[in-house]
Order: sequence, then C-alpha cells, then structure tokens
Amino acid sequence: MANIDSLILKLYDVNAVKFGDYELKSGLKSPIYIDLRVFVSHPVLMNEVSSLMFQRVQDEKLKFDLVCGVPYTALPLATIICSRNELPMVMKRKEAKDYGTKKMVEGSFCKGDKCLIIEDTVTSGSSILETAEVLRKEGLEVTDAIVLMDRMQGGMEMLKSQGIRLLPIISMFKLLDVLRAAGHIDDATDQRVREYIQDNGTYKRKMNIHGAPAAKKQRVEQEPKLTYANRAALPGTHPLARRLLEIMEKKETNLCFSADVTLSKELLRLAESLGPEICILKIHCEILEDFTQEFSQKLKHVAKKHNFLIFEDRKFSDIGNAVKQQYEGGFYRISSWSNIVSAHAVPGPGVLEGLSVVAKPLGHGGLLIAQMSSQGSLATGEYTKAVVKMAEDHQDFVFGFICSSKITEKPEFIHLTPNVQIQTGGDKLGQQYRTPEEVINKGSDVIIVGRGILEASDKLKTAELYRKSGWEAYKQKVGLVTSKKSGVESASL
Ligand code: 5BU
Repeated sequence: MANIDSLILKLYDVNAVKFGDYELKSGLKSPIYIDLRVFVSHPVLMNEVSSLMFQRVQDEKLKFDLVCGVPYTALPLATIICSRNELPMVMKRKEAKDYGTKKMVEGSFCKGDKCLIIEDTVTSGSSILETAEVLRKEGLEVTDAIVLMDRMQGGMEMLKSQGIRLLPIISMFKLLDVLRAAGHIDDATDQRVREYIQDNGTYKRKMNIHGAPAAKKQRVEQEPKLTYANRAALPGTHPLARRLLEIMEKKETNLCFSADVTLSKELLRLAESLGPEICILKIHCEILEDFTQEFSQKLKHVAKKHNFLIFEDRKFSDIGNAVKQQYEGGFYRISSWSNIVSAHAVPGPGVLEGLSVVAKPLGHGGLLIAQMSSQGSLATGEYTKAVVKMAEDHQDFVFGFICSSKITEKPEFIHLTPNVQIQTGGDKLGQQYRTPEEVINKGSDVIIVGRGILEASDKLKTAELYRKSGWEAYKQKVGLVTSKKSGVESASL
C-alpha cells in the first residue's frame, strides 16, 4: 500500500526510526531504535497514523464497544480515532490513584463491554498484556489490539497465547524494505536488522554503526540525541538552518570565525585561508575602514568556494521600518551579501517583521540575541525566555540564537555561542571566555571564535585546533565517539 510506504518515510524523516548500536534499558542490544513519542509534535502525521489505524479496524470489520490506548504514546492516537469517529474511549491509569476511588480505568463502561486496544509499538507484547489485564479485571472483554509498528520479536505470539489478536499496520520487514529502497539504509544495515529480528531480539553480537566491534559498552538510558544531520532533516527546520547543518556535517566543523579586522584585503585573505575550517564567517562590516560592494562580492565568491555562510553581526535593534532600510539599503546593502544577520528582541516583534520582509525572498535568516557574553549583561532570565518565545513565533525568519547555553529544547533552533577561547579568562572590556568543550557541552551548536584565532601567530593551525576541539565535543555529546584504540566510530546512544 503506497500510503504505508510514504508513512514509513515520514517516520524516518521525523527521527522516529534510527539505526545504530543501541543497548536498551532491558540490557538487550538492538541495531534499530524506534521511538514514536515524537508523534505528538507532528499533527499531520498523527492524523495520518490515526486514519490508517481506523482503516484497519474497518477492513477487519472489528466489533467493539470501547477503545483504550496504551499509555502514553498511544493515548493521543486513541483520542483522535475516537473523536473523529465518535467512539467511546476509556483510559487506563499508569498507577492507581492513592486517594478517592483508586480506579485503574477511567470512563463509563459496563461489565462485558468489548474493548479494542490501540498501541504504537510492540516488542514483547508485555505493555498490551498489562493493559488488557487491567481492563479484564474491570470486567471488560479484550480480544483485539491494533498496533502501528510490530518489531516482530515475539509479541504477536505471546499475545495470541493470551487470547489477544495483534493487528499491525507496519512490520519491521516492510520498514526495512521501504527504507532500503529509498536509500536511507545500506545493505549491511538492512541485513544486520533482519538477523537481529530472526535471532528474535536476543542480539548478542557487539557491534557499532559500521559493523565493527564496539570499543566499549555503552548504555541507552535515554532517547538518542540528534545529530546535525538529523536536525537538518526535521520538517520544522528553517531552510538556511538546514543548509548550515548540512555544511557542518559535511565539513565536520561547528566553528564560526569572527573576523573583526579593519581592512577588507586582510578579511578576504583570512576567509580564503580559514574557509575550509569554518561553517560561518562572522563580520562587523562597520569595523572595516575600506568597505566596498566589490569587496562584498569577492567575499561572497570565497564563501561559495569554501562552502561557508556569511554572518553580518549587525545586532539590529530599531523599529521594523528602520531595520528594513538598514538591512537592504544604505552604504552597506547588507542583504545583498550576508546570509545571516543578528537582531535584538528589545524593540518587540516589529524588528523581525521588518527584517523578514527583506530576508524571505532572498532565503536569508536571522539569529536573535538571547544572552550576551559581556559582564553585567541584562539579557538574562525572563528576558531570555521572552526572546525564545519571540523566535518561536517568527520561525520563518529566526532560526537560532546567540546565547551562552542551550535555551530551548526545540531541535530546529541553532545555538551559537561567542566568547570562546581555548584558554579561559577574559579581556579588559568585560568579555568572558569559555572553552569549546564547555560551550558545546552546555548545549550550544556553534562556537564563535574571534581573537582566539586572530591573535595567534599561526591562524590556520589555530583555527584547525578550534575546529577539531569543537567537533570532538559535538561527537562526544551526541554519542558518536571516536575510540582511541580502534579509531572506529560507534553510537553510544
Ligand atoms: P572575540 O574576539 O572571540 O571575543 O569576539 C567575539 C565576537 O562575538 C565579537 O565580534 C562580538 O561582537 C561577538 N559577540 C560577543 O562576543 N558576545 C556576545 O554576547 C555577542 C556577540 Br551577542
């Protein structure tokens, strides 16, 4: 069925399916990780899944009086199915209330009513069975369960032995077929997962994402962290952020070089030599004594050649009408050469509306200043929260923040942090420095380094050092660690 194929691809796009070397809380190893909890953030997908589930109910001509979703992920799915089709629902509690009625099942029902179970993923079948047992204790009858994804690890057989027929929408083999045909997984991964299923989930071999022996045992205690590439693929990611994340992944760099120099010739020379090391070149055009449009065109040319983005750190902070003119006109004509600009949130949303009129047709994007690295900055606490909210309301223009640490969990936003030097400390004018590792570990994505590179005698070597240290910190953070022994990458998620 074509719509199942397209659903599988969408699940992959929203990171509900991942491949790697996972060790589940149960201790079981798995080369595939399925997490359908992300659904709640994708209403169109939720509707699609709910429709397919209900279609299956109709195809099978199932007879029932009530519907119950297994908490938590299947609860919203059951709700949509019931609401759209005007079916009564009951809810099973995770724990009995310790006061009042101590009920385990909420809703109205009569003894002998037949209850259909809805579930998102089935591995062993124990979650469905647990729900069924509670419902049965209340006098309800349970004979059927609809599940979106069957991991084919014995759940169906186990449930059958308990009198429950499992009706899956997607099987693991179908999932592999579609992802392989679309080029999302290679033959080796496909084979590995199939072997895993055939071993019935008792996957004992130690392996990593490349199939080589893993250097050390790593546990999955929580949801895997998203890589830059994963985030680039999210549907809510701004096109410019997507481009940036792809550049970062391709060039293995999260280094933004801040070239605060006064002569255009020097800036071009630095861009040319450090270009391969960086994902963004940040400038303050007003610092240049000899800015010309010819220079800006040359800079664009170098940026294209070395595949980095140009960021004019203009920190726009006026009313919409003024910033619009400052951005596109005047002496600098910033919008004609800069992919990214920064803005303060102080004036309110008008500043973003003014900038976005210019940026949108050109495919540019903006960063909001949510925190500042200078001592005594007022951009803290409630102000920072309000900046995040403003960004969320203007995602067609704002794709990230200048900040000192992670300020939102939304993976489509990129965090860029200035004040980075390998040696900590500060300058005499209130700047306070932190190391690349510290910054990346605090949840930032891009390190902005200026004088740490500019003041070094060998700028290229120093830029390379910053790039490597930022990239290593990122790999550690997302679990793509390089084993010193084997030099092999493994996912520790
Ligand atoms: P440095 O030489 O690495 O200290 O340069 C830092 C750059 O980042 C400089 O261009 C500042 O304008 C910019 N910056 C910053 O340092 N701190 C901030 O909070 C913001 C920008 Br916003």
